[in-house]
Amino acid sequence: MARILITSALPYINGVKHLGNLAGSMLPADVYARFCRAAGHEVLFICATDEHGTPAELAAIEAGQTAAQYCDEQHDIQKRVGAGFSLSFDWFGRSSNRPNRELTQHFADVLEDNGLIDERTSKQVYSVDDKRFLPDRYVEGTCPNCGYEKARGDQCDNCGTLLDPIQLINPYSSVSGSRNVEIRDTRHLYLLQSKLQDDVRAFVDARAADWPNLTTSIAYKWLDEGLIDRSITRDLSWGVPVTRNGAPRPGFENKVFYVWFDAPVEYIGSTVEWAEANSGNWERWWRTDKGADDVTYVQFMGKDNVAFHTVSFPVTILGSKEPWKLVDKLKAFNWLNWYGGKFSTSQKRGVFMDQALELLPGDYWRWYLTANAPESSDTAFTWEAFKACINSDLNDVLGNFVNRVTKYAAAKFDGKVPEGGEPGGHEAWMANELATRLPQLIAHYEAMEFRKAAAETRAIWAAGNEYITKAAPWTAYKTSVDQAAVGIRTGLNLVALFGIIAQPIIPETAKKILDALGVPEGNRSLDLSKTGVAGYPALLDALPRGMVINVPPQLFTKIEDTQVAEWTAKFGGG
Ligand code: B3M
Ligand code: ZN
Repeated sequence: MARILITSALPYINGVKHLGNLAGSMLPADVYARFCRAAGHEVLFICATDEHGTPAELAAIEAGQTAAQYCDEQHDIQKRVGAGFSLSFDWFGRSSNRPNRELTQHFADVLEDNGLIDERTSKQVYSVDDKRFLPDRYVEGTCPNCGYEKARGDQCDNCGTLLDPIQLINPYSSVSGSRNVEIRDTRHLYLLQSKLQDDVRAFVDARAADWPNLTTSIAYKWLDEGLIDRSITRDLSWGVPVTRNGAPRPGFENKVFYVWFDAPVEYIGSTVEWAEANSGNWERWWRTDKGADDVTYVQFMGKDNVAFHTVSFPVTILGSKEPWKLVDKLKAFNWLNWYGGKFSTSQKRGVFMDQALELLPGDYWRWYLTANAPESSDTAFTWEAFKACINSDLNDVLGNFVNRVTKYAAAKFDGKVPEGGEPGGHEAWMANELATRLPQLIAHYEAMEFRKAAAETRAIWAAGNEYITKAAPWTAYKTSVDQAAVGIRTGLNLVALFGIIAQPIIPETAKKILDALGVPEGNRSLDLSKTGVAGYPALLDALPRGMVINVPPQLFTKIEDTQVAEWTAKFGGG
């Protein structure tokens, strides 16, 4: 039994996330957490809302709320929506909570003690009418690169250039629209990342063999370009206050830490929140001097977050010179696109998590998004592919099998696991399929290859269909009840097995199946060593003969063309 710490990139607080965000971090992290638990490991699965920064402040202003009110509401909404998708976080915390505040201030203190933080003066846009500095997105203007007139202070949405707000031509405040702005001096804390270049490279080198290409290529790109010192404070009021050894830092009373400085620290902060609420021990997961040396730490995220996790956050951890747990495996995802293009709220392109749940239950989405995960390249969501995938994989291959076999057992065998007959050639074929396919399935999960895991899951379901076609218990019944009994008994055992292997990806459906069959919690393990010496044939005779079973409720309904037409009109399409 291993101890596995799993974190998903923290969804930003400004509104419910779209399906692409779900597919690229929270969902695969959950699938992996569920697999690891079912395989018998000790798992701690942590997430949280990322609540600081200018987008949160601006969204709150637009909503006519204080940032704190806005974040309270949005956190609850995201938590509820996550539960709707069965995301099994052990804790879903908040980066604005006390533990993160204290930890962030602690890291800043030790980094400064270690000579890795400097106070420097820089130039910043100041709005005379708003009486405030305008960091990042608080200022908009004309892009110096392409001439786009609504470029944001941190980036031009038109040409993608990263900007410093003072580069904007004809800048104006995005809060008041005022053009009465000037460039003023302001003091900020700089994290001297350049001093840790060699340490970060050694950290990446030590893990590169275990990381997918997508992860290492991004990490090395940043390292090869050379780490530059970066400001870790902002002229904002919503965020972690800047302190020095527990007291407000003189000259920084109206400043807070930069959101990307405190957000990754919330992985630890959220674990502290979990520990405080559950009398748990967070240090066992995070301090290598307190037992975390035998933890495997796995992070999940979209590719745009990789640099922050392979370089920036390690700078914080390594620079502290304290025994914190560092990431071991980092699984990064490409983009899930909406047809050929981006998801876009303003252009009504794409489905957001709360809307998706109004259309269909979470398991439908979980299956499609895992089977089509943007693992090795970007992938595109289309209604047509979604419909085809759900109707074939879930309805025809899994749902029909479960339905047919359990209903026949109810009709012809008193709703019991049939007792008569002994296995023959068809059962041997099926056992052989399992003997090759189940270890492959487990291997895909262990390698975090989720598309392949879904494909292998489906292949096992399909093999079961092939088996039942060959065994044809409904035909056999006419000539030999015993022969039919073997087919239905084997079929019922396959139903149980199909439920067991479905647990990581479609947990609600799996539970319906396993509950109906009366498979005890303790017998739902995905640990293959538990199949015992009797091996794969025994898996096909694992349910006690004579045991009463129930027919599960209908598992899925087919998606109709009329629904596709309706959803395309509402959410966009090809
Ligand atoms: N909140 C992701 C984003 O908004 C960001 C992840 C933080 S992980 C510490 O793009
Ligand atoms: Zn531009």
